[in-house]
Amino acid sequence: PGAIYLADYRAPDFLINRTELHFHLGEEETIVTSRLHLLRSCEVDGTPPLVLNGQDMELLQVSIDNEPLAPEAFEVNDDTLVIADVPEQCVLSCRTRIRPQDNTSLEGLYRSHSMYCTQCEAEGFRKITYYLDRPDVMSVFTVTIEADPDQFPVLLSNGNLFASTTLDNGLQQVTWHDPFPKPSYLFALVAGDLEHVEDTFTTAGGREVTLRIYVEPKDLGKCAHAMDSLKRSMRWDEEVFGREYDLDIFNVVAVDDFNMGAMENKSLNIFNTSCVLCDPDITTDQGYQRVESIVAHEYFHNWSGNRVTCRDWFQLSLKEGFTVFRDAEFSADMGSRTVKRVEDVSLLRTAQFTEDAGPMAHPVRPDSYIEINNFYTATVYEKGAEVVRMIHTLLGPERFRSGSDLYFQRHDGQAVTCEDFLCAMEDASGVDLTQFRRWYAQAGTPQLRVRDRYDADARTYTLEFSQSCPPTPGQPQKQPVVIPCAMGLLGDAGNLPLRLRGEPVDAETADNTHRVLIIDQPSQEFVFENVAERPVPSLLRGFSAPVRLDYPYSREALCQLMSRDDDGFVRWDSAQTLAVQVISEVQEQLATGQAASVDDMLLAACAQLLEDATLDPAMVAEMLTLPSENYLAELAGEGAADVEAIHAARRAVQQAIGRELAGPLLARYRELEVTGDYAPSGEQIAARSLRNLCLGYLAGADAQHLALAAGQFAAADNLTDRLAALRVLACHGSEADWQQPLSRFYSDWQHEALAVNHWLTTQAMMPDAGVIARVRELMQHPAFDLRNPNKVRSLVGGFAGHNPLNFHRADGEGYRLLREAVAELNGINPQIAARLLAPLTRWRYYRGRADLMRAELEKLAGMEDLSPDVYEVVTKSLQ
Ligand code: B3K
Ligand code: ZN
Repeated sequence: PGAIYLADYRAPDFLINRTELHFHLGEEETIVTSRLHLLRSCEVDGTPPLVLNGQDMELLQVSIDNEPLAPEAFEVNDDTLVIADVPEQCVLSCRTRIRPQDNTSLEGLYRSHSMYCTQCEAEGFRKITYYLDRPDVMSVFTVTIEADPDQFPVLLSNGNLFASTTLDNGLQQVTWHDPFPKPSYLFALVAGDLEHVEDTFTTAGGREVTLRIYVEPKDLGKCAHAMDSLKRSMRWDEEVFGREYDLDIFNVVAVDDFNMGAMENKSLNIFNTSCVLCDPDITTDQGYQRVESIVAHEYFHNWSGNRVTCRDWFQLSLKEGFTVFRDAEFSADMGSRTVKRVEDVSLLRTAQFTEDAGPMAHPVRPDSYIEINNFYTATVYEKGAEVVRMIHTLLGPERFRSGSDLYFQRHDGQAVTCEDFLCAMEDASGVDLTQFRRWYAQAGTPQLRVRDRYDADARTYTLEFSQSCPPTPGQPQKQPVVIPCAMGLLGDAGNLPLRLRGEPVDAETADNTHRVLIIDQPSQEFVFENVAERPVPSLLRGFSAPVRLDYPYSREALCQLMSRDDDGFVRWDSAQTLAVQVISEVQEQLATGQAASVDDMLLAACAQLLEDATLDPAMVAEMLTLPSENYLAELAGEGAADVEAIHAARRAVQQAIGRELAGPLLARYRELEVTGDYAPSGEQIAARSLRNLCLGYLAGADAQHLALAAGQFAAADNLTDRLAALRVLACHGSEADWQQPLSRFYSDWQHEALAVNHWLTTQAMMPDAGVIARVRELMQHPAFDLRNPNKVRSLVGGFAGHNPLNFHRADGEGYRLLREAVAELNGINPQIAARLLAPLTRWRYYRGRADLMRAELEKLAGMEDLSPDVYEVVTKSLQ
């Protein structure tokens, strides 16, 4: 398979003003008939051929203006239909046969249990009918569906229901019409025996919108949280972004077999059941929060994605980065802003920084791809959102809102580029973003090095910044980017007033303890005047830029920031940095044959956090969570990560905390018990998160506390507490501790696929050496199915991504397991196969493992019938 380049982009030769589709859903096959109202673009010279995309289907007939074409008038191959001679304006009609029940790629039209549904982004529509399957071809769709009403009483597509009848042959026929022109990737169809919950929302402009969530009948009782989240999102988008909903109906459908979280199809969002259904017994607290944010994300796409869409797939971050920024702001407003920020930064640092430092590194706006599905990445989504957040920081909230208003107004109904977004932001704000654009074009995580000096006589404090960015594939040299560094200075009595050299004295006004410094040169200096004492710098507040910060903090300084800085993110980050320093010190002690000795300073800081009742327990839980083994491996750098040593050192620190602080941990565990009914409220979630963290420390240090976990498991009335207890038993107990609870969990919840998925993950993450054999056994268990992405992610993804100790076993058995699963999935679901492969691509990091890991990649590279998805990841990783 070859690469596609942004530089080769050409506007389409033809437009499709209107698209009429007719689906006959049969038992054995589906017949799709299209009528495309084509118009040659006025910008083309001559009479170019019409090249339509189409895959995995059988062409039965093609006609132009109702005249069937002779076989010599067109050419069909594996992925196109080419018609040499097409009038300037005409109606092209195709009749095709597809077999959705055999479609295991879950792209295009496919069957999930008893229902039919679609997934078209990015290029799935071409598996439904021949079409100009590219986002810059926008068309008004009218869709007619015909099916057996007993099997498929519910027939849905985008827009408004236009007509519904029973045909003479007994089939039900419905027609949907979507008045908004859209690209094919936003098309959707659903047919099934579904039930729905219904609610309404009245927009600021007075439009009454019917909201429906369609599910299998057994799940009707699990929709309330998603419905609530939807209404909150609709209100929030009006208030914060001035965006109103634009149709009288908004449908959501839950599907069990789905490649990702959800899909923003116009007025017919399709969701993975795991991202919409909620019930205290099948959903964790984190799950409730995830549902809220994904419902919001998909809803927000109605403007950032649908009303204004992408010109081509290189611009994917235009809609994804912006929409992730929007959903993050929404979640921050709904709960704790600091906790949300901490969670997002942790994810960015583990998933995105590793991607940026690996063989698949690419800019937020990539220059080329082989398979676009491989580019729905943490870089495009999460780093893309960070880039939008930096624009927000540089412009300030009012000018950012003006920029967003201008963007939507200027480009409503268009397919545009990241450049158009930046121009709207510049035009509305007057801020020049010329150099800032490098964030879209350069891959790699910039490093921000900071050094300081204090001159007591002159009472000046100087910060020296320098930036650099490591080479990434195809980009050996990098230019300096614009880094907004939010900061303050911490003195003995709190944050110091700030005055930069050159600033007038009366600048010392309202918020004079906080500044955003703009670093846009390779190196730069800032001098603060009238500084009475040597301060501790509080840098990159709120994680104001997606960079690696390098400042030589002493442990004393970190403790001061942790307990006293004004910025919640910096307090958390200082706790992380302190933990990283202590863990690596212990790693050295163990490596040189000494006993682990954990710095008292860390223990004292943890004790202080546990004892301070004025702090938000959710924040305390975040601050007491040790950096993950994967993050520590990432920090070790290429060729230096020793998984066993990292595990042992982290475990020693964890045990020291559990042992030394057993008293306060136990006290907090007891006092944080939630009484009353389960609710996914901020207060309860915070209490459970800290309480369960305490349980983990206690049981990890002393087996006598396993009894607490066993008791909690038996008494829990919600999945969060039940699963936390089960995980503690599975990770810290012996077989006698976990055997019975694990089988109990399965026998109690086997009828709930979403709960069973957590059960699979729990077992995949166990640290004992028997785990690989058990994962293999579970792959044969009736609860497992390679065709269901949720199960694959839970078991195989859980093992390879969250069990570093066993995945990286020295005998290579962990790698072999993953390679075998990927090889099998390659033929079933290439998208999932390629995604699952990510942990193997990090071979450069792991000391003593590179050859084993490469060997598995090479076996995959040698396979016949390698999908483009897996081919791209494998070949780029081996380069
Ligand atoms: N836009 C979809 C993702 C489609 C993934 C295609 N492989 C969901 C989202 O980002 O909202
Ligand atoms: Zn999205």
